[in-house]
Amino acid sequence: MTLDQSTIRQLAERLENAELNRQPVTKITDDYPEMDWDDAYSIQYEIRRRKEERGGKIAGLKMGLTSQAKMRQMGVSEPVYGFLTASGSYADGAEIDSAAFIHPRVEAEVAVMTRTELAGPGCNIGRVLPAMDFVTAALEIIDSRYENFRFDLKSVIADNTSAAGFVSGSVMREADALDLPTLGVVMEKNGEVVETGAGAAVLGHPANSVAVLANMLAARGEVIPAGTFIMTGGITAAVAVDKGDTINVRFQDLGKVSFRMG
Ligand code: OOG
Ligand code: MG
Repeated sequence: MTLDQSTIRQLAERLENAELNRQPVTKITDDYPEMDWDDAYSIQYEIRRRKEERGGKIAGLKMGLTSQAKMRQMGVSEPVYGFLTASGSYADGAEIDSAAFIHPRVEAEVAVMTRTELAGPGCNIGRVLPAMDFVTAALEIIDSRYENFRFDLKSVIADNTSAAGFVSGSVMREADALDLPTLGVVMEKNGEVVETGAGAAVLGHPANSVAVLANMLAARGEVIPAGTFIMTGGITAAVAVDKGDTINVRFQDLGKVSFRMG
């Protein structure tokens, strides 16, 4: 840790206000170039604490920057994790108000519900597969609180990995009924195919992303509790969504998930 508690609190407030007022800010490493990974996650946890203190509910966890497509798009090289809020949860087919965001983008993801606790260090895919209750398709809406969606890893961790909302699919399948690495995904925007991919894009296997999450949490003395909803990270690059756009994503064996930005 290089930042003191009051600076952590102040940066969390700055980032949360940017979210609540839809006013982007400059990335925080510009002001605190010496901040470390621990500081970055501490700011994220402080944002989470603020939301929970006001009665906000946590809907799950997310991994981000788990595919080459995403890392290349954002110019970073390591996965990160964040949290999902219940207030950002939308039903399949929803009309989502564009006024809730600064510059939203959508990602196609495989989501997992855990049945048993998962703990690192040393968690691996062999532990994760039997711990998966079900798998479902999901879309994440990300919305960086930084100007022009420009950040580095520490800044994006502090900003809860750009999390802003998610749409979960309505088809649930047991993990062993699916071959997640070859599961194909086709993203359409206004009826045109804009991205395609397969589950293997996510660290070789979406379940591997869950293992990495367990190992990252272990560094903070935490586990993935049983019954946690986890978004495993964008399979393809994220796609900008403007008011009036319709997004429809077809997932092999998991149906389609869609929404309209109104
Ligand atoms: C960071 C969040 C990335 C994913 O699935 O890769 C993410 C960002 O790109 O703004 O959620
Ligand atoms: Mg994501």
